[in-house]
Amino acid sequence: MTGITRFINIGERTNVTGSAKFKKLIMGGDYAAALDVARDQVENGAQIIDVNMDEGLLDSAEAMTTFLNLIASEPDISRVPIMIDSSKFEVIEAGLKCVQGRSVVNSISLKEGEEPFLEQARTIRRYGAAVVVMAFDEGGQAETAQHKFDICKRSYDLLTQKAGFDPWDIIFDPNIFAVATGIEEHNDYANAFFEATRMIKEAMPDCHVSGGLSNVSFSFRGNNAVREAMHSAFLYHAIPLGLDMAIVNAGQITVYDDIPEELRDHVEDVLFNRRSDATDRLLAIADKYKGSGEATKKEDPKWREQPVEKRLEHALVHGITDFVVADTEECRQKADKPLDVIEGPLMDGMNVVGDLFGAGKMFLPQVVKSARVMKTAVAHLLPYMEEEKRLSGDTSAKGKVLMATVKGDVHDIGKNIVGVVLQCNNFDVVDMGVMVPTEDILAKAREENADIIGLSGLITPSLDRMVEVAAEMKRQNFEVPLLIGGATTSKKHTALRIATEYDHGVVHVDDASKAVGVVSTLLSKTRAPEYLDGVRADQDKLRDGRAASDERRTTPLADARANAFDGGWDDYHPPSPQTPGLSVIDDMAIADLVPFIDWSPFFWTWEMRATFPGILDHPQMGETARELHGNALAMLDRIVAEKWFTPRGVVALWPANSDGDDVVVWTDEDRNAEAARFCMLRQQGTKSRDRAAMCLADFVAPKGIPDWVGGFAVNAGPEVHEIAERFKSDGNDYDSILVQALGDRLAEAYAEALHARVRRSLWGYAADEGLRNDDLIAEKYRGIRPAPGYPASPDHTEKRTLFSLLDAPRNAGLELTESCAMWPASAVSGLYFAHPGASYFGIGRIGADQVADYAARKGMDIAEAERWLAPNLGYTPGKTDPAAQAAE
Ligand code: B12
Repeated sequence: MTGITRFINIGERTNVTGSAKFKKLIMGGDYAAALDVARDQVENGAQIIDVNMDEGLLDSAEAMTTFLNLIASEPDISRVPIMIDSSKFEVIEAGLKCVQGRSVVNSISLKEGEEPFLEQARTIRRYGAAVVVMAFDEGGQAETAQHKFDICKRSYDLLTQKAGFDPWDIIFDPNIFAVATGIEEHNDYANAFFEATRMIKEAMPDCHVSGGLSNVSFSFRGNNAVREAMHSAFLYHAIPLGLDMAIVNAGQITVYDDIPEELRDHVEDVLFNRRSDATDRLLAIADKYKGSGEATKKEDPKWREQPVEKRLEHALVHGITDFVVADTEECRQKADKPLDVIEGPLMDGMNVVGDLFGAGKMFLPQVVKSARVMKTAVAHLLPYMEEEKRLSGDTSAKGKVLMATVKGDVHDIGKNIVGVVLQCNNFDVVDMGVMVPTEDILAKAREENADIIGLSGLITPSLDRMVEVAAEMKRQNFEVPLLIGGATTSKKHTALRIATEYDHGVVHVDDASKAVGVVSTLLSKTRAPEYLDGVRADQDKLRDGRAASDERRTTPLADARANAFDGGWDDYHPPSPQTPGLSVIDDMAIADLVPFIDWSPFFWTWEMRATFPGILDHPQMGETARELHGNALAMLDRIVAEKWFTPRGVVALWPANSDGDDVVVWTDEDRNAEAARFCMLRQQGTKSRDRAAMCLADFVAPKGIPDWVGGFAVNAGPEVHEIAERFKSDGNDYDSILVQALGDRLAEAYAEALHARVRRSLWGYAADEGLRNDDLIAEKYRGIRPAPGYPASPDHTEKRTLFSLLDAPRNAGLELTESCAMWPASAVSGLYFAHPGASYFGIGRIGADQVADYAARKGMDIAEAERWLAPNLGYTPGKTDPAAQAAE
């Protein structure tokens, strides 16, 4: 159903008050069959199951305990959260004692006043559960939108200010009541719910709204078609207003677009109370639909009536795979050879896609979807083509590009996107994956007779590997052009370091949309020489400009140190952690990470450069962005519900002190023995008088004042890569890239969620911080979590120290490659600093004096330090002697 992908279904069948069958099973003590009811719901898509044992003849607390304990030992049921539903708090408490993992209490309210409400809320909070709050106060259940809102707002203030609840753990139920009952006062009930939902979401955006859906259609018991239509229309209109979840019988909803128009109009008249005779009119037509139970199925859309070539074009442009095999087969039967289908209708369709993409009328996510359609069609033709090729020796591709991420680097997603876009344009792409050694790249290029080699890399150390590949290509007398791409690569580095190693063309490519033009030009015998001459001329200019830009004046290290950030140590007393030492995080479920996702970079991955949520309404990109976001949320739902990933993380808080520009980590609180040292760098750029020359070590107190630092390493799980590979080998590049992009987002969300936990409880210096997600993304909190490799600590080798202190391989399943990339790839690691003045900054260019000092502190030779710090050097290695400068 349109727009409900983010929506959470709460299964309602394990409720003795609502299901006669379940009640009979529980009353008869048949818990095994009762468990099947729960299992069926999960299998049918319930993402939470509501359990209610409120029956007068039952010991409800005991029944709740028995049933929840049984569920706990059924992993296929307990993978979804339990909603403990009772009007008696002792039954709720009995339930809370049994559930493992996150649960939701349904419900509490202000019915008995504030004191009991708060007492119950605090108990629930102690168990770490979320809570459903009914719009019910001392005066009764709220019926109007304003009254519903007022009760929810009052409850919110109490819960957040007096019971320690985070807003996202609060779910409001503003009462869905039956409409079309024949009683006039009830006619506005659905409207009131819609309006209350809107008001709640506007005032308290991080809270959730839920409701019991089947109530709304109570008057039409026995007429499933009308009930389904009412449920679907209700959800269709309530979800965009902010309804996040509802207790539903999944068998009682239909696809909104499938509701016959007449029925839909009459239902909506009732829901919106659009006319005074709405109930009568719905009653009048209700019988016509009775008994069908299933709405009329959607007819084939108009585009299916077009000629087959046009249908293929439509399918390619709109990314529809449903009929592509049949349509391709129809074309194949008409064509002389299977290849003609590719070169004819399929390529014509892809040309339309290419033109629209080139004109900015289609966006990358749509193009990748088109590629999926194309691949499905080609996969169908492949067996016929192989037969054809065997007979004729023909080949259809325009040229072959071999792509690889260099040794030591795990970056995949950018390379994959480029690969897909090239394939869409009929280039043959051989993708060797990640962490590929130089010799393997070159051996494969020979074996495949590649026309172009493309290298990708995410982190600085990969730049050296690229230089190595270029030099080796020269040594082995290659003549094909070399393409360079990936986050840390640049035109300048390519000109200065890589192009000088190889003579047959080294081209830096910014992004996927430029790749097609560059590759086509390089493969054209007429255009390539002129193009490469132009590239070489540009690279010469960059090299000429090098002296000016590389030889930067840097402040002498001693002066920079004299201008260090002042931690105000006389007045500031660093907080001690609540949970010092190492904690392996074993309770961070994927669902817990979802609220922490920062969506903007997700869109950047797809070359859609605008910020979320504004991008959803962007005049050009909005429609694609909404569709992409919808697909991402739908996949995220599956990732959560089907537990695709196993995120892992470890965190530690150590006694520490600064020692110059180092941070010393002590073995224990006696602070006599060093466990390790993090070596930091200091800014040496020119500063205005009042700005300090920053260094992360300045955020930690010097010896003599007890202080602490933290370290962490998290990842979304090895499955991200495995699942992406599976999608890719099925020809589904769209989902392959989508799952990788979501894996990366979840890794980053994990880092954010863990940082919040550290601030609020493990370290605990901001126990009552209650920030909303957008504030977290905007980093409006105290403390920072800089990552080795990021601008404040550009040396990736610091991860070795961090990984060994955390024992990250054992405690988080993370390994470091020789270039200090982390595997599994969707991973983040870093340090925590709690000082209120701690902030992010970039080290910028550093002088030879600091490099010599740093190398000595790290026990590295200067040349090695220069390699790891290459992008930050303010001098040309070899030209300036760091040791001599340090001695000056
Ligand atoms: C998203 C992101 C992440 C994600 C995922 C990264 C990923 N899988 O791509 C996560 C959160 C996991 C992550 C982690 C880390 N990251 Co990060 N990350 C980024 C960020 C913000 C965007 C990168 C991205 O995904 N872009 C979108 C993709 C599609 O673009 P792309 O990779 O550049 O590819 C495009 C082009 O480059 C080109 N292209 C790519 N390859 C090729 C190949 C060829 C042949 C061609 C023609 C073109 C081409 O086409 C692609 C499509 O348009 C960048 C900052 C930035 N603005 O670039 C930092 C950045 C890359 N990360 C950085 C760092 C340091 C890290 C960590 C080491 C931090 C840490 N200690 O935890 C880890 C390392 C992870 C690991 N496994 O080792 C640094 C690297 C700097 C450096 N000096 O090395 C950056 C630059 C941030 C910064 N400003 O310092 N990161």
